Amino acid sequence: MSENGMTQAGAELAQLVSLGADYDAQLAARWRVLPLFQEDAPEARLKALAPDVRLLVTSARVGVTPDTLQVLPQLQAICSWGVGCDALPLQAARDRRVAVSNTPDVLSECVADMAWGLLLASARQIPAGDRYARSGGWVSQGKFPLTTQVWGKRLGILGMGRIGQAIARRGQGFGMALRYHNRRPRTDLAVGDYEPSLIELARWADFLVVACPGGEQTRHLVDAPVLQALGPKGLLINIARGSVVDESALIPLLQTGALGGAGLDVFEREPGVPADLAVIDRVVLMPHAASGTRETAGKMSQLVVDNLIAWQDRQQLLTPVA
Ligand code: 8YV
Repeated sequence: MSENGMTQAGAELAQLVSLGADYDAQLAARWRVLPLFQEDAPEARLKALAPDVRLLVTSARVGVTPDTLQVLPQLQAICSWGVGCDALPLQAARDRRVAVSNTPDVLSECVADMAWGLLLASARQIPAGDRYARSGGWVSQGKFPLTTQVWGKRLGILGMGRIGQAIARRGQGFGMALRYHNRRPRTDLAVGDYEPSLIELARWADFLVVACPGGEQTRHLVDAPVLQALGPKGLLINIARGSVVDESALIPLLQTGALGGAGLDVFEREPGVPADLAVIDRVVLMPHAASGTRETAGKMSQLVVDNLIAWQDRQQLLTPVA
């Protein structure tokens, strides 16, 4: 039972996730809220209380199952915290005329910062150097081994959406040559050359950054041939979705040195990192936290609230998923 006593029938807005206390309070001030994230069996609870629920709040990670959609006859809008839509039932929502929003733009710069953090950290071996300095290796074994230059190298980006563009902008500051692969050339942007073949992009690039959407269409797009083309001196950075990279190909190539290294924020089975990956020194790992700054998380939460208000006031979402 939730504290505000709103688990009774009649709730208009169900929350599968909390947006943070300040933002949850904004919701509670406007709607009769069902805070399902406080429940032990949220799906069952939702089913029992579904008749009046018009609005559903979720996140890119938690998503919404098609089954959940089926038990909400009055559902009008799903507002999701996060930009990724791979866990949202977009087709079922379209069929049911349920509107869906995500939180694009507000997170792009922080996600791009993390891509660059991982790129610099893995090229210059910052975590390994940190371990070396802390553990006394510097004193007992001497100078740290040489690492890979970043400035002036070749940056390949897979996915030239808003996040890809933010990553590309940072590349200019590092004097890098830029090429990208995308579903279609971005003739509307001045962002380096379009490369129609992902393998050719990987062959050309020193650093390949994955910044495309997840989901079935991009599943294992970065496979063994692409990783082999990136090669022993190449580094793979992934801040998109674990599903885009075939981890069963990635791990042996890293183990044998056929791929130079990787900086990974996302994994095929989250939460958690494959044990074989966690023991490789030339890999820098983050627990899916690219957008995870206080500033950006707050902006994402406020955008979810603002989408709900826009829907309530004029049946229009501010950032609808296309
Ligand atoms: C989120 C993300 O932190 O926006 C996305 O799609 O992957 C991250 O920014 C997280 O997945 C939201 O649940």
